[in-house]
Amino acid sequence: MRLAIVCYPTFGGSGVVATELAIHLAERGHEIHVVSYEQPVRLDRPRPNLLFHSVTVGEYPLFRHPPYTLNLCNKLIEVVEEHGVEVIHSHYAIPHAAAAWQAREVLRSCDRPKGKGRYDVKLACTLHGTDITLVGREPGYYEITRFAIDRQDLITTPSEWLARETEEHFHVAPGRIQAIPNFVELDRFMPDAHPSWRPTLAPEGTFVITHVSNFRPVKRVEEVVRAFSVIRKRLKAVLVLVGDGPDLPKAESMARELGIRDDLRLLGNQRPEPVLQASDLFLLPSRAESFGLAALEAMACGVPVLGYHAGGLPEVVEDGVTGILCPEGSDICLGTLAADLLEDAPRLARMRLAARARAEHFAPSPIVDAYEEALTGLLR
Ligand code: GMT
Repeated sequence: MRLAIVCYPTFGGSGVVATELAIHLAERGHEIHVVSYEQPVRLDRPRPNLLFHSVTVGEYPLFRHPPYTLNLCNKLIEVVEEHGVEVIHSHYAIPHAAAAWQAREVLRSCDRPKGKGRYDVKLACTLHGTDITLVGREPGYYEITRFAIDRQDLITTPSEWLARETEEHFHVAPGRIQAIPNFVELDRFMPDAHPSWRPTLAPEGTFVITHVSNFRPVKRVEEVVRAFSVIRKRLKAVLVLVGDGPDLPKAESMARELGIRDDLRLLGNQRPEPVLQASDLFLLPSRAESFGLAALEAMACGVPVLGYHAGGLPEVVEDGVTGILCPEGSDICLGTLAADLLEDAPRLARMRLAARARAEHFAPSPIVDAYEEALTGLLR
């Protein structure tokens, strides 16, 4: 199959999933064209059948907001024409699904200029989360997003929960969406009995609590800091924050107010593996996480996850087995549950093993099989 994968190139989960999928499909012999405005961070293993195409945004004094969607659409047309791409797979609906639909309309049209062929490219879109739960529902995006999703030949979501949300809010017929979970590279995200980062992060006898995110409001970083302050009252611990985003300064100022700023380690955007391997607990108290790839990566490193029974997280984290999920809206304190767990060494050790075992259910091979089957199925 000749496949174009359109994605964001950033550290965010949708870009990571898209890039890893591109690599796996290329390893299986498919010809993959990754299209984005920058080379994705995880696209670091060159292969002859895995090409990156950069979308350049046209600057013009008249444009207060350069129309990226048009540049993307144009790039997709070029890539399909030059490489005979058969399927365009968009990751995150906005604006990728709409740009892909526009490109297909152009490529299909009867009145193409002389010398330009007609192509009937298939469209697939993996919805990832806030494209459905937040941004896509804004009036400024809703209609075109709903339309573009409807025009796809294949729609996938990483959780059953997100599939139901999409059906309900975007009026997609039940049964049209295929839930294909995210996967984790188990040989990269794995427990390490002697994590090299541990001494740098915390002195001996100090627990390491971690949160990795893009620090947007949906992540509820204030909950992370509040829970940590409760842990800190009972135990020696540090809170390691990996990633960057609008609410990071809020975390820092809250920690200052609570008198725990010295226990905060802000590491910015970087590969999370060495931090997770050095961690005792992972906090992810999001309001609605469609899947929680960061939680899965933590579990793969043998780190239990604490959060809320919300969104698709319960499809990843087993409450009481691989972590703890508080009922949403309850006044049970996440920090108290975390401190109780840290003080119960045998229970913590059991959860660590169970977390890794659960993560092994999300090994790449069968999940890439599901994508491969669904995408090649479009060509039959
Ligand atoms: O939807 C977002 O906020 C962005 C997206 C991303 O690009 O990081 O995150 C979503 O996609 C990930 C990969 O499928 C999921 O693991 C995250 O749970 C999901 N985020 C939310 O639903 C908040």
